Amino acid sequence: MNEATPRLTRALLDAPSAPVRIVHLGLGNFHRAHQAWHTHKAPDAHDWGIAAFTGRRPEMARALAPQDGLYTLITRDSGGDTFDVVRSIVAVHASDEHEAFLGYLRRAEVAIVTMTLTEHAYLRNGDGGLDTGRAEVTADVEALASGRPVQTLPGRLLAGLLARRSAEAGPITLLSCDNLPDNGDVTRRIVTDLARIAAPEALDWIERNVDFATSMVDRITPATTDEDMALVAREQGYDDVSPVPTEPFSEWVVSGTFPAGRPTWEAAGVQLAPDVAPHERRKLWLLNGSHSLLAYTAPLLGHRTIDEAIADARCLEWVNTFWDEAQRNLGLSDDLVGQYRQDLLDRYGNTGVRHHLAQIAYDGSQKLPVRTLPTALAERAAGRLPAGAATTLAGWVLHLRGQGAPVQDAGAGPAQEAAGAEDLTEAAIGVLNTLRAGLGQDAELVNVVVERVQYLQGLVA
Ligand code: CS2
Repeated sequence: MNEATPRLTRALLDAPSAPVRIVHLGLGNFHRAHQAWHTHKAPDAHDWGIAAFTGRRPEMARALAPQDGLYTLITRDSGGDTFDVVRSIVAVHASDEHEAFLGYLRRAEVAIVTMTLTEHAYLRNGDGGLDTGRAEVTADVEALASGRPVQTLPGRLLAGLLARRSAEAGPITLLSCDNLPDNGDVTRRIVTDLARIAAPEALDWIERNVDFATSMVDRITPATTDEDMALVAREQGYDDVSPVPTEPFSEWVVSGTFPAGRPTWEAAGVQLAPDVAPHERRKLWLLNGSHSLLAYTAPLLGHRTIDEAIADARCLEWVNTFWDEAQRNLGLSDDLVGQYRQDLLDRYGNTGVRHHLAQIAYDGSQKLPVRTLPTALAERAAGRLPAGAATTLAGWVLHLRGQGAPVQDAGAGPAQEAAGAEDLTEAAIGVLNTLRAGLGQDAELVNVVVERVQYLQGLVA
């Protein structure tokens, strides 16, 4: 930072803080490019401040506290950048500031808790309910009984709801913004499963007072680089230690009753819809599904980012094959999906957004079951062999065997162990079984995956 350049603060911009009415869990770049930006754009933004808590690591709160929650959104397209200071985040906290979280939930004017903690935070078992056998869940049950701070997402949400109930602060919305199908229902299940063990007396209050809202979220948001900071200082004349680069496109489809109110998001590009499911499936299968395909295959060809990968005709062909398979099973009109696919190709080709494949490769064990398997299973049920989805699975086998992007996935242990088998067929069977019990018994699918592994190995740069 240059001593002569002032730091970005509310005093510098003469930007007053809105009162806190939304609490967010998972303060990261995606939240800042998406929900915080849509809220900032709402005509009643002056009434809707966000108090944001980090995920596990406290760094983002430390970076944003001296900036009063302000940061610069850098919107990039291949032609250049535009800059906006987003003002909706008015308080930042580390995840372990549990008392502060409970304090917000006790306030009647706090109307919504939003979440972006990624798939693994929901701690689900194979049936989609809370995995109550996990040590961290048991620890939270004990913490709730003794009034100690909880650690997990379901624990934090339940503790917040119990505090709200005791304070008689009225109804509230919990709004998941994670890439999970029917994320509102997922949240309802993990919270009520925990309440059944840790606070059964509150189940009825939860049922009557909590709106478990569902949403589909979409905006491609890479990590911040040092160049982004230098660019903002140069172009904007202030120091911002945590600007957020993103693409022009943003989509947020929300379904909820919002008993305690909400910003007029519909005037800020948000779609309020009775049913999010069709939007969610289209986005998870086509966008996230092709992202994971590229994340596990394109690094084998020497590519580092989505724009590099999609410019390679081989990657484009794999993506199109996978999209054809997904499209057959989406139940949406070909016109609609065709346009969506074209729009995705334009977004992927945006050379201003350097979206790293290694970042997308994180947490495959949590992501593939919701982005890749639905297409693979639907094609198998129709008696077809999905070469596109199998390419993703083959890329993942190679990734787990140490090729391509490094493995960063707390849930990948069993899959990594299975992938290590010397015999490729055995490796593919084992890996498929970790994604879904019994999937490795589908010998034809295993064969295609093995073929695709061998094909990809032949291309390794
Ligand atoms: C990506 C998503 O990292 C990933 O797994 O697929 O973060 C993707 O960029 C967003 O869902 C786009 O909205």
